[in-house]
Amino acid sequence: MSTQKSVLRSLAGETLPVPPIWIMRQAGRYLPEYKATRAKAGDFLSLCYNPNLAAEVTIQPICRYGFDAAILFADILLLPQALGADLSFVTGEGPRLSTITTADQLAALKPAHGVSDHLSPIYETIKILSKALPDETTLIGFAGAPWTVATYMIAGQGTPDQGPAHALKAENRIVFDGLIELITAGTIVYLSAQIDAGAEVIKLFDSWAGSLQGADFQRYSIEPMQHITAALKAAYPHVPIIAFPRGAGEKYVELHAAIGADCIALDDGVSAEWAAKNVQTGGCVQGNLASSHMVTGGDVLVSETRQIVDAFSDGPHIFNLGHGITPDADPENVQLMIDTVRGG
Ligand code: 1CP
Repeated sequence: MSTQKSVLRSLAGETLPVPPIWIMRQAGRYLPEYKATRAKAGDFLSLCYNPNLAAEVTIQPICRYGFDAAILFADILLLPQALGADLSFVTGEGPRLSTITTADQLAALKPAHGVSDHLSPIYETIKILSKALPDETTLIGFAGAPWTVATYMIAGQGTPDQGPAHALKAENRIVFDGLIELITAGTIVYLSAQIDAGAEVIKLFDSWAGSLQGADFQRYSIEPMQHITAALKAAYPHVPIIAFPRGAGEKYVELHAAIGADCIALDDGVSAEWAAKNVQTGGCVQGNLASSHMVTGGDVLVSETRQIVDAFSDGPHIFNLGHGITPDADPENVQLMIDTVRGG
């Protein structure tokens, strides 16, 4: 029965003796088998849109490590592409998109209900995974939260301070709000179809939430995620939602209720002891070992891992990193972390 899956049990609020574990970017360039499949696909986007190969790389870390959850292999920037933005990935540099900064450019994008034509290979990947994953493994679908997706659509690339998005917000609130609304509506269509295809849990990545201050954090990080969560819960009340407002700091407090999410994912900018007292009281938390330990390893990895497991041991917890694992990580350090969490 699916309710026996450890990740779903934690998300339902159960405190388990050993927390379930998966890591962000678990299918990625630190794994030689990922690099081999990616080379077969040609480039990153071809890998995302090839259901058989995307399913293959999703499963690779499950086979190697036995993680308790698999996260769909795709990217948060496929939605902008489905809305009509040009997208490419420059090796070693990251994504490049056509920019949206004017009312005409916003109006030229496709309507939200049209995104699924473009994204149907992603739903195909999920269908393959639903059949292929081990019975105990939970399949997580995902999307970027509207603010984070908007920062890429406005700047046309990743930015250290999300300056272009903050500038558009200050200079043309009508276009900025229109873009947030379009992304929000498109994300609801996209995630609903992921659930229809077999995603058991949904995660919203607000990777740049930390650059929103004061009322902006409420309006552009919390409210769009709350809107998406409410729409999904109305149609799929049984599907748990994990929200990751990265960099929220002290604003992590009371976010379960504010967003309506089943789980709040924590980055490593907050201590596990603080988060146990101030965030886990609201429900399940996920996190939050610094991903640098996957590069450096050793006794410090073991002690930090134990400290996080101990700090969260009185409530529902899913063990994860505070952000994605990096390409320079040592796959053996991942095994050491898993063995430590599982009591080895
Ligand atoms: O060359 C490669 O192989 C590309 C590296 C890579 C990978 C493995 C990118 C480019 N995306 C992905 C996969 C990916 N991205 C997943 C798959 C599932 C997994 O976790 O295993 C997920 C969930 C994402 C989500 C994602 N993409 C986020 C949110 C999470 C986060 O890391 O903060 C963001 C911000 C992106 C954009 C993106 N995609 C890729 C890069 C290098 C970036 C960051 C660009 C930048 O800001 O400079």
